[in-house]
Amino acid sequence: MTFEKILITGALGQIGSELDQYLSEIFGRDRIIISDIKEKNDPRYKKIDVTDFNSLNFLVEKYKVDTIYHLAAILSATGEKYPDLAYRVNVDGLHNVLEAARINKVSQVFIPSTIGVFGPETPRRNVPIETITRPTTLYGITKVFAEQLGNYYQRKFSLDVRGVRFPGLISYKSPPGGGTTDYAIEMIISAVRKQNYTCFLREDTVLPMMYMPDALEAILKLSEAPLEKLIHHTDFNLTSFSFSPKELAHEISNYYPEFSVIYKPDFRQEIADSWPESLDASAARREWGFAPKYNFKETVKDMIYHLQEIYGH
Ligand code: NAD
Ligand code: AKB
Repeated sequence: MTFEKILITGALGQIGSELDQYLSEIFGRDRIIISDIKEKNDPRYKKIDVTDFNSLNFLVEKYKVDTIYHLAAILSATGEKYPDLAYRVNVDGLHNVLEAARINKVSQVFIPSTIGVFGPETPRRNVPIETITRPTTLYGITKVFAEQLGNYYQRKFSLDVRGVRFPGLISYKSPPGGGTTDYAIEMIISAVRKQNYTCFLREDTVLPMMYMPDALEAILKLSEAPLEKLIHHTDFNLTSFSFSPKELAHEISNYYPEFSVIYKPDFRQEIADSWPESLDASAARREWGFAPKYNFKETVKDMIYHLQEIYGH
């Protein structure tokens, strides 16, 4: 049985905070336990460090959790600054979640992966699922491990583990958490706030991206897909569109003609250069009907519309 009691780890992050709202509307707030390492005043909130197995296991057992969305992680840029922390959270934390799930007979665990699993030897365009995954970041290395560990638990213990390789996610409700694709959100926010933007990537750096509403729908769609229809489990490529900082700045200038961007690439350029420009998401379409709704222009338009409500016109 799934979705009777749902646990979201990393629930105060960019995806988690929106996934909580999204699932609450569908299944009801009371079915969802939100947890993170930060502070939050909400009766459904449990402060849990995922590297602490005993606390996590106690929580899963006590609340008879049947579905886990494991979103607690350290992202690419923060991971390069604090590789030890990234290892502990992304590897030990994941292992703890899978062990707690196995021991307590959890029905399903969702573990998001990333385009960070790819590296300089991966083809640059239209990357298939099965390809060279030799990342140069610690983030990427932990995520290749995560995909493989998820598949191992699936095979060895029949634990239903599912996951997608998200591209950069664009959203306005919660700030991004230390990734390389964060520039896109920062740039749009700067424009709406009528500030110029200093971009930490080169203007011609093309990366795959997706708007958050499509990411949330994809998570639930994959969760609900019949297991017997899935050939892949933890490594579905997902993407909606690709663009460069220059193309984004140009699109934004349709709304804010005065907006300008200065390019000052920093250490994140090397990370972005190691990732592909576009992905082949056909397996996700075939196996569970992935069908994103927002294209590049619609995403920018919708972001600006909502950010204007937040920051004023
Ligand atoms: P985020 O950084 O916004 O959120 C992660 C959350 O995990 C934070 O709230 C943080 O406090 C929490 N956390 C960190 N260490 C923890 C610990 N030890 N115990 C408990 N909680 C801890 O990240 P996000 O963007 O929401 O990403 C969620 C997942 O999706 C990650 O696995 C990430 O790799 C993946 N992903 C995200 C994107 C994206 O663009 N946002 C793209 C690809 C994959
Ligand atoms: C990051 O840039 O680290 C994330 C990701 C693509 O995994 N947004």
